[in-house]
Amino acid sequence: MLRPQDTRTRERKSLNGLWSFRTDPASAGRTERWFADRLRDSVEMAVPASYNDLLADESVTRYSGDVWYQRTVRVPRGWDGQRIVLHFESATHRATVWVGETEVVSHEGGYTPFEADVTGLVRPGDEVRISACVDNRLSFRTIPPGVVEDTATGPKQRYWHDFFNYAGLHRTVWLSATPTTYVDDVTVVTGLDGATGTVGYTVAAVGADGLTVHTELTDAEGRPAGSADGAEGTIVVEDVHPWAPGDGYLYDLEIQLVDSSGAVVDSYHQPVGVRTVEVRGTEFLINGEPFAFTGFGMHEDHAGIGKGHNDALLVQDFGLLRWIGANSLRTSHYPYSEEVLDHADRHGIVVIDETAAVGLNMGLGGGIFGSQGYETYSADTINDATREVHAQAIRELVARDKNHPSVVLWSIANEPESDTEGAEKYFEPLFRVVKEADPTRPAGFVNVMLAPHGKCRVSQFADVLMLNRYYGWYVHTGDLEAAELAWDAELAAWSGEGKPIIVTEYGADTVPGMHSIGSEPWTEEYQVAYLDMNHRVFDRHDAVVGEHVWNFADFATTAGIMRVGGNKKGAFTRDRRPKNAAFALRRRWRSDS
Ligand code: GCB
Repeated sequence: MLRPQDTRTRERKSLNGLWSFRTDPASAGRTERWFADRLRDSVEMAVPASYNDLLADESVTRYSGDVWYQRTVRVPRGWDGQRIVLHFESATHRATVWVGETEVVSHEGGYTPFEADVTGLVRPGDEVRISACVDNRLSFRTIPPGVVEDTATGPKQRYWHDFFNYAGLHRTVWLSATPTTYVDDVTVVTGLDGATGTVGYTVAAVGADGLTVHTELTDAEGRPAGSADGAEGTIVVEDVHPWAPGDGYLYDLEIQLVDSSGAVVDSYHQPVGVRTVEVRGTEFLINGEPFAFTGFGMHEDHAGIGKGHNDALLVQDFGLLRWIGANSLRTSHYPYSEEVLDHADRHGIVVIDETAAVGLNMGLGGGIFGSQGYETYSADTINDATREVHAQAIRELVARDKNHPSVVLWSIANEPESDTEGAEKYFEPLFRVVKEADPTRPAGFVNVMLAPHGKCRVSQFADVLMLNRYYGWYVHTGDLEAAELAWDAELAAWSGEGKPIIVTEYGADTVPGMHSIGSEPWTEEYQVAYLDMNHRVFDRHDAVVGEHVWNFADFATTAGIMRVGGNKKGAFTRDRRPKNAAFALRRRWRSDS
């Protein structure tokens, strides 16, 4: 599946804006065929956005179940004879879509795209009604998992991850047109040998018998940089300008389907960054150079729109990343919108790309201890069927993001239970899945502090060790001396594995404006002292090649006694004002500060 584009042979029309919206707590909409007519008793809802915080209605904020979105669209009259596709960049966490009265597609998983060929159901020039039933419920067969419990006050959604279960249509919905003979997919793999780059590609096309695949590479200044023919090929680029951290140099690869008269039947443009990624011993190499990750685990999270994508806020977040000297980010804890990855490509920000497999750990609740009562891996909880859903989530992530040069490492899960036999059995096949899907990038998962060195049974499968540790916060709270000692000892042990270590989370909740002259947790001073302690420890271990502070900004969570208006571990507040820690990080990460 390729993302809709405007090219010389393709067109797209955004369906963003105000849709009709209504909740469906009894899940009556399917049997009552709400798609068959104008959605009654509806209100207006913005797309893209999470619906939760927009209606000043507590029952919608905390809603669990089906909701319906509907709008009409006039199909451009120039699209006669074209293949017409309805494309959702995401629907959280699952959706079924109708065009008119016909069901066209269902999709499981809240953060990856899906689409349907609707050519036979629409007439260029006419209006058509689009309805989507979106369900935000999480179960033991979803990624992320959750459970809807029957309680005395009705069914309640419970989950084991520490961010609010925002839902809805978070990203753009497109109606698009391609020729009926079309480029269906492209995979690009790049190489570097001194000043020479290679752009290897594989193109899949539909209905292209008798047509030739022709590719044209153009540099960022618009100069021709090479070309090739065939569904598979390699373009050699002399004096290549590589993509590198801080230098988001992109070539454009135009993929053409050409007929015997030389006419271009279809054209698709794929941005290409020529770079290599490799793990060698404890080093993480980009273009053969050791790379040290600085940056954050982030969230797609803003007041009002929740997890909805917004270009202005994207630009603001990347501006702050640049200001603070971050060279990288992790898409904790789900695939981010494709605009984020495009932006990272263009600006040379390195990305650890994560699936939505978070909370596969019944020993954790709301990010930290509590919420027991279930066994993580068992016939009734996380089981083989869950693993199939997880495998599909990995495949969809790789399929969507494989061509982004910014993506250098796959994270197939965050903080799963990883110290049991069940964990080992669950994860071994998933590492095969990610390697099969992408043999070119390293892969790993993010290890939780409950599975320290010597106990973790899943790290053996990972190319890179990603560790989340809260010494001085959840353990040795307020005692940074003891924290330093313990953290140092654990890192020394992990260093012996001979793999690169990225500390993917370390952080302390901090109430902006709270101060103290002592080392009092929750104050701005404590956050700075806590980060300083961590940095002293990292600097003593050569195998540590990355530090990602938790979190870039404060974010919304589910209600809990550990959370005051959400998680406050941000270097920035939720509205992106810097805490003292932001200035401290800037001093460490920017040589010019
Ligand atoms: C973690 C989780 C993250 C939480 C964080 C915390 O280990 O990966 O999702 O938000 O801890 O602040 O407790």
